[in-house]
Amino acid sequence: MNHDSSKHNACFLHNRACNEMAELSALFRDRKRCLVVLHNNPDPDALASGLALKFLVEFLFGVETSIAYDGIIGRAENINMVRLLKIKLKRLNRIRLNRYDCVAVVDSQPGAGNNNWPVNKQCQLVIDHHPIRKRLHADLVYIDPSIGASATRLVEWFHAAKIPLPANIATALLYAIRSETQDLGRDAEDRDIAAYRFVHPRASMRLLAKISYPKRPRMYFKTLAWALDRTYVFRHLICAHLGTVHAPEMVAEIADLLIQHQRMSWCLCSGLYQKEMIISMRSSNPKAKAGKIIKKLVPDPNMAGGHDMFAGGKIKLKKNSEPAAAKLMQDFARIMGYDNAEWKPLMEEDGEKSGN
Ligand SMILES: [Mn+2]
Repeated sequence: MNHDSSKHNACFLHNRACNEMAELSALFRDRKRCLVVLHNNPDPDALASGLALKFLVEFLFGVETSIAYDGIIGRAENINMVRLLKIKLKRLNRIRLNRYDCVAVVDSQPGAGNNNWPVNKQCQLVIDHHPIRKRLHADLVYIDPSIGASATRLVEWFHAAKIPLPANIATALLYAIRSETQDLGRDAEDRDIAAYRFVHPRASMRLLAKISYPKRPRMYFKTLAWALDRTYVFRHLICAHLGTVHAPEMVAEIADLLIQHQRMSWCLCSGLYQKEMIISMRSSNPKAKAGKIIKKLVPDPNMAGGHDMFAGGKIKLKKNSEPAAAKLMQDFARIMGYDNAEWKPLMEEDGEKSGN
């Protein structure tokens, strides 16, 4: 991109963000209370986007706003993020929904399967970066799968509205973009980089470090050892079934770790949490369509989705999970073009040359 076109692009984005601020202003006129609904087991992108939206709505439009989620926050980084950045959260299932006259679904979409907002209930605002779902009903929909994080759009709004960006919110947004795009290396584009640069000088590096390098519970190491013992490889595919996990995010965390194997370009990781099998898929190829491929793997494609290099989904379980896990591995191999994959345990793999 040459200098002129990037300048033109920045100008276009700025104008668009200004238009969106005007639309938001109209939406929030005469509203009393706003509820921001995050996806279940919220990740840093959902948490930061929710926190930023709450501040923006309260600061600009004077509408009192609460953030709600379902599931758990189990990952040590995310627990630190909520505590250190003072993110106030409510449980969605304990909320009286009729107290709110404006609802925003953030980093997810109504009916996406990863949030507990009732599908048949109208919501007013949707902010997301996953592929747009059919039959989505909301007054305002801001969905852009080309950006790497929902947080990027929130940053653009802060920039356009020229409002102060408190250090805790800047830190949350920075951590969100960093973790969601793996330091801008995964499904990130120019807008994510620009957003990253905008929040960086306003963020607290001290808190960012505390979030990024947390102390971890013993269970973390136990799950890690257990997972490595149950990791299988076949050609460029790596697969692990974690069994019952103490925190659902552990599945994604292990998937992020396993895809770092130098000979592997696809990873599938699964785990059981409350009668559901949670699945994470990773690819090291920026052009992989993980979000589409994972839909072939689950019985209900509405229960899965994602981006090019990472995706997630779930399967509702009836009884015994072990055959389901074995079948999942074979289905994964088949989708990748191998009908009779011979999986070998990662820990018993030999003859591997290191350093290349
Ligand atoms: Mn996200």
